[in-house]
Amino acid sequence: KGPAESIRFPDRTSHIGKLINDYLLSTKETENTSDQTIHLLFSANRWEAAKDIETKLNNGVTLVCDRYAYSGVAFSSAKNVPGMDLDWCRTCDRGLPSPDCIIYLDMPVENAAQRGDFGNERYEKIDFQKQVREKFMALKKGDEDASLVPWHTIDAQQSIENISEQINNIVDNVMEAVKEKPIRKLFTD
Ligand code: FDM
Ligand code: MG
Repeated sequence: KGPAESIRFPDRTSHIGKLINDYLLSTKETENTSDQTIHLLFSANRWEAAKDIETKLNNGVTLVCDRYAYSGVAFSSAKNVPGMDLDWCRTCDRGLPSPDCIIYLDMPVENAAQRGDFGNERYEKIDFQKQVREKFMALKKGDEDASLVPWHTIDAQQSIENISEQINNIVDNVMEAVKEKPIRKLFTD
């Protein structure tokens, strides 16, 4: 099937990524960072990787990415800041290499909150996470209505084995469907 690599956003190792990490940890230096500013930094963190992503895809590498632009749109729009509507949030990511599919690992927010060290970072609050989930559902519906990027929702409360089997099936189909296709650009039709 060829080589595959996993990547993730935010990539906290870059210079911009360190600023994002500080923001998520609510450091003193970031207490005045506006919602617009951090939104654009998350996007810039993807743009600084865009060339690399395209090169890898063009060399036949399959990329599995833990969060991407849709997280940017869902989290920032969930803040309900006047002017930061879905369209505003999408604009700065327009033209990035598009994912070939989105796999949304879904579970009730209350259960997610029991996992790991939930609560340490800025967005790890139950009410906010519920709003974010609503935004993801709306984005998914919008993509389905417009036949854009195909989404798959997986019940993330199942065993790791079940989840990975389902993801494998989805990915096999998507890889077959896109293998000769050019890389699409995100949020352009
Ligand atoms: N997040 C992630 C955003 O708000 N915008 C983005 O563009 C991205 C990629 O950052 F709460 C949020 C989602 C999450 C936080 O992400 C850190 P990880 O996956 O937990 O590191
Ligand atoms: Mg996290």
